[in-house]
Amino acid sequence: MKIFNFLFSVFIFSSVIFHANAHNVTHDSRSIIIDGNHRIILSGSIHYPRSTAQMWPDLIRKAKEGGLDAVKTYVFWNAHEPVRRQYDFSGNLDLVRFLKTIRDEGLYAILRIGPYACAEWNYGGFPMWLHNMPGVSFRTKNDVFMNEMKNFTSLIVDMVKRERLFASQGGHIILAQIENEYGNVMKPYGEDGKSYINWCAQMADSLDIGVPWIMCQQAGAPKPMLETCNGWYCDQYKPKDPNTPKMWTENWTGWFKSWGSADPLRTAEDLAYSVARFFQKGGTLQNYYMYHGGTNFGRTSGGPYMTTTYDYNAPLDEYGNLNQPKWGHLKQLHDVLHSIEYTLTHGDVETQKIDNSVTATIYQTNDKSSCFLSNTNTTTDATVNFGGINYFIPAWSISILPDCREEAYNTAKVYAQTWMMVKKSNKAEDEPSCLKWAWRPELIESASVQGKGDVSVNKIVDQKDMANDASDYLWYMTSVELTKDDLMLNGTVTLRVADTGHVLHAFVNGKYIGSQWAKYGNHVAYVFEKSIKLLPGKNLISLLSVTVGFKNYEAMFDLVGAGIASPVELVLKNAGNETIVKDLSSNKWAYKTGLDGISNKYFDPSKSSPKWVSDQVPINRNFTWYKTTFKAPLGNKPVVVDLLGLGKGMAWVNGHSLGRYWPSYIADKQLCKTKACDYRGRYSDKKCLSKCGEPTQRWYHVPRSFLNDGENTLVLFEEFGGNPSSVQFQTVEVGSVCVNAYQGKVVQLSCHDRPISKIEFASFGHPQGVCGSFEKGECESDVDAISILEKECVGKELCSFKISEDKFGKAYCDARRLAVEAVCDDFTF
Ligand SMILES: *[C@@H]1O[C@H](CO)[C@@H](O)[C@H](O)[C@H]1NC(C)=O
Ligand SMILES: *[C@@H]1O[C@H](CO)[C@@H](O)[C@H](O)[C@H]1NC(C)=O
Ligand SMILES: *[C@@H]1O[C@H](CO)[C@@H](O)[C@H](O)[C@H]1NC(C)=O
Ligand SMILES: *[C@@H]1O[C@H](CO)[C@@H](O)[C@H](O)[C@H]1NC(C)=O
Ligand SMILES: *[C@@H]1O[C@H](CO)[C@@H](O)[C@H](O)[C@H]1NC(C)=O
Ligand SMILES: *[C@@H]1O[C@H](CO)[C@@H](O)[C@H](O)[C@H]1NC(C)=O
Ligand SMILES: CC(=O)N[C@H]1CO[C@H](CO)[C@@H](O)[C@@H]1O
Repeated sequence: MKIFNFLFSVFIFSSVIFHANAHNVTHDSRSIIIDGNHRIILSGSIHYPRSTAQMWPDLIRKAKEGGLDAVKTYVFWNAHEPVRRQYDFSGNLDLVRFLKTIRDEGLYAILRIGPYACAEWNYGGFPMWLHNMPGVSFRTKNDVFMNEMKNFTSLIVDMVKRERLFASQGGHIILAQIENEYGNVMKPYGEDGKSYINWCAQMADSLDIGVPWIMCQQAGAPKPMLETCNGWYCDQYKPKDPNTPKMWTENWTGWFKSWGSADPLRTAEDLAYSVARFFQKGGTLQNYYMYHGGTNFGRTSGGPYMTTTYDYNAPLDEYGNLNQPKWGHLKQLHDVLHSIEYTLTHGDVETQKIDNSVTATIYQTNDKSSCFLSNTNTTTDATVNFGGINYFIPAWSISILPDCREEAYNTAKVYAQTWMMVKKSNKAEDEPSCLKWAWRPELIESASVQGKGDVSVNKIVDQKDMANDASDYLWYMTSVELTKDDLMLNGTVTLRVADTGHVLHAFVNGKYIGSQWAKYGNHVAYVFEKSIKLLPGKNLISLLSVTVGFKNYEAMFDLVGAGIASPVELVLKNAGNETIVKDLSSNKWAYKTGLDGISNKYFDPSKSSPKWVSDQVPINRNFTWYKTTFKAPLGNKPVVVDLLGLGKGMAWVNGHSLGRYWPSYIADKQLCKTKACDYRGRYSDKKCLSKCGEPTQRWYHVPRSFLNDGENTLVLFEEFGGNPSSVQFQTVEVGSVCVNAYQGKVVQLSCHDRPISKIEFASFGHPQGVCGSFEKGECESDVDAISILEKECVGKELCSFKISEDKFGKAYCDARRLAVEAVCDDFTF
């Protein structure tokens, strides 16, 4: 009896604690409901391995300050379980620390376990060992796959539960996701695909996390999963189940880059338009993909051919700086949307056509109404009368009137300032202006001259199967024996190699004969052909295949080939006649994974290695290691290393990989067709591109936490041949700030933490151009706006003022704007 009482009281006690802290997350057709309150949820994706644990608090604070309610992340299976049942949750893979940082900054979290991530991440997040398990078939009704998926998903759920991070446990995780965009690719998987997605739903549900699960791009998701939309716009989206709220899990804030592609820009005006339009049309949960994109450190970038930068043109740039005006323009939108949360989630909705292009949407509760006025015309501005008041609604814009009278926000009227970021050399005091280099060759002879491998097989094996993703590099080696009177000693012999599209370097008898790779980010298989000279006796053919990130998207992407494909042939060409003399595909092939210097960690400064040479540092020599030491740039601004002059390879600072570099890969000139970027009209990844004809990626992020106060070491492995003499460390900071805004509002100019030193341009009326190249227009006020603003702003870290005729004089035209460019002071810290 006593024992019973004791147990009973423990039970009561613990269940009381549980309920006191637990949050009740449910939904109805309108929105997610947290503790009985219908919520508008503004969320942003930040992927923890794409920054460092030291950067997380600042990124999340800026997300909160930017008006977000939640941060969302994928979980990256191949990073956490690189070898089956061996886990890594250290450093920037510390998922629990990341989630707790979100909680401690006061935001909700949305956990996309997947575990398929896509995300331009290597192999979409799948571990290569999974591909190499006998009998496995990915993302379909397959026991091997489902067991492993369940094992990893349960591991993550258990880990999060142990820390009591689900809202149902008093934590801050309000939603979780299983699978990812499967609806886009489901068809080719047939009936098994349907069984699989049903199994995913049951499996997830059985984990009993106490908060709803979502499935994105999964129309009619199996219950109780909630379906959501991904895209550049989701205003037309309607969930199949009328009891599911309209939720948008990926609103692409920009786009990713692959080697050979140009810099994306999704304008602040268009991004704000897509969000406002989604809420106008009944949306209640929206997530920016990405809010901070970050960096693909190490070999984590997907592919093939995704760049190391994953900046994404997101509201926070790769280094964690505000991407202005995008960040500020969205913050103002978030504040307005939050202010009308109640009417948006409870009001009756009515739509009125005002004129040919403007539509009003009115959300009406008993005591309050809020309105949206949208102009979806892509070319024509409108001035409309609504409720007795005139409103100017530029083309492709939406005004939000929280009380249906006062315009609190218009998506095309940007009041947030623009920041022009610059890169500066802020050298430590006694740092020489040029880095001093030492070098050593990569020892490729053992493979290219001796043909020594680790494994031999009588066929050509896919690189995924052979190298198990342990390295980018895999040697394929075979030999051909010729007698003195062999036909091939006479004519011109050509070596012909079928390749799946990444990089190939070919050697015959230890002599380099040529290289090839697919151009401009296309995953295009190619055939390498080169005439070679064979000798009597044994001839060694060594092919070094180099992958640049494994495929991460499309149906059955996991099966897309990598490395050398069949056939590999020797072809005799004689007077226009071609004979395949030898198909080497079923020869005995020796395989060797990785390179000597990588296996022996030449990049790790803690390993003493006597063989570095400091004289006669070669340039344009391929398969070459370079090493230098440097002091960290002064101050606390983000650091980058400029690798212009180098070819392709990988860079390390103090043993931390910065990722693959390839500054010799020039962005295709054809991609930037139009010069001016018009925010109006639907965005796509082909629009508003810039930096064509320039290196795809010249600067590489060196997080401050990789650096010491004393001496730091940079090591480069140069695969193609390059010149390190102009390599430089720089900081990224605000160079100048601009405002280009309509009359009537208070605006701010601020160089962050430095004073404004000069007003470069200021004009009120119809100024033309963009920040950095403003020009006076045709109806400018003759008041000297520059001197007014010099008095008001120069020497200050921040100045704010109202754009009005009282201040800037009369300009005899409609829709007057003030454009200002202010220069930030040049001191360094
Ligand atoms: C959770 O909220 C829903 C509706 O918002 C309500 O029906 C349900 O009773 C609540 N559950 C608990 C445990 O409070
Ligand atoms: C995962 O599988 C291993 C066996 O390989 C097992 O010991 C472990 O308990 C499983 N983990 C989970 C969370 O199911
Ligand atoms: C935009 O408005 C103009 C003028 O009213 C009209 O001619 C044009 O068809 C409209 N375009 C669209 C895309 O609605
Ligand atoms: C090679 O070519 C030479 C001259 O064209 C000829 O005399 C010789 O017989 C050829 N040898 C073989 C092996 O075909
Ligand atoms: C090319 O091959 C054809 C067919 O085998 C043969 O008739 C012809 O003589 C050859 N030409 C030469 C130049 O060897
Ligand atoms: C590699 O170096 C060799 C010898 O210096 C040179 O002939 C070849 O063009 C280089 N290959 C590449 C891919 O740069
Ligand atoms: C919903 C949506 O817009 N899906 C798109 C996702 O992105 C791919 C690639 O750009 C498109 O093909 C889909 O239509």
